[in-house]
Amino acid sequence: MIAYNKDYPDIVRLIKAENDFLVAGHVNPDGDAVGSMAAMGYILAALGKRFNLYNPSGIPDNYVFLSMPSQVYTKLVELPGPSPNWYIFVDCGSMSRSGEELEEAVNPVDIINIDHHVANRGYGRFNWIDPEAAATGEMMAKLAKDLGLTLTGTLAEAVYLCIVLDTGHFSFASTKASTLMLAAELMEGGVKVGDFNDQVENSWSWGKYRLWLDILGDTRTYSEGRISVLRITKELMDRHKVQIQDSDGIINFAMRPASVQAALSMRMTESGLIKFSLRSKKNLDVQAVAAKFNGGGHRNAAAGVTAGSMDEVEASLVAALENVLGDLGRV
Ligand SMILES: [Mn+2]
Repeated sequence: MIAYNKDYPDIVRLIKAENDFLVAGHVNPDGDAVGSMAAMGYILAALGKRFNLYNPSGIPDNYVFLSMPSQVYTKLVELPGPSPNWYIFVDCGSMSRSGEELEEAVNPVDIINIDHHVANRGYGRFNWIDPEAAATGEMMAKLAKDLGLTLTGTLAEAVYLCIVLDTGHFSFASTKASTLMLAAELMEGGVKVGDFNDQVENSWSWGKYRLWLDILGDTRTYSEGRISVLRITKELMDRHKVQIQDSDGIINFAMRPASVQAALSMRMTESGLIKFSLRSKKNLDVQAVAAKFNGGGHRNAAAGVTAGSMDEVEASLVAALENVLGDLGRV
């Protein structure tokens, strides 16, 4: 693991001194990516900077309730104002995660890379990568405070969205005492957690609800119930008329049975590749498994994109999981 913290003072100095920023998060953004983009925008706005937010996927329906500091552009040609001097990538484990258009357009010497993914290789000119951070949003909170801002209002809500989702409502191993102290600070800054979590969790379409019933109803198991597998098929997505991100987080339910040590979910991408997600309990390292398939992430939560049919990818990933499992959890 490489920790890139030495660039942090430069990043703080640069944000204070420079102007015209583009803030980008990963494609098909999750709560941490959406919240980090919003938080970064609020920070820049508070400092009186010109900036634009960019994400080729836009903001998914389930996060539109979050107040954004400005419009989110989905195409670089649509960006108003002067062209960016600096590109701030948030929650992007690799340059390609920002999407093809930006990956091709941007020069790495103009990138400020702020992220918490273990496999982030430091692709920017300035890199602040903290795998200990439970969410990139935690890093946004530190940055805001170091720049003299207080975590209140919409900035506090943006940070809260990041950490509540990336920690599974403060339940994953990545949750630290400092994460909970930050959450308390955000509540003091005005976040109404009951109302907020209603908007995060209790706001599904019936299509999403029925999608989850169908996917979970077809759970496959291996190795005496120690591995569970979910298939998110195009056919189900079409039948229930849902968006890709409507299946986000379903893998956590494949971890509910006590015997399950590792879970795998798969879905087909638009380019015909298989996007896989892995989860594990305790010390079982699925980041290492994902890395063998060009993926990355964290010890207990990793993901990647690989070629093959669902049957093939399922077979090879289950075999790789069985390899690291050994006798773990066998009764
Ligand atoms: Mn994240």
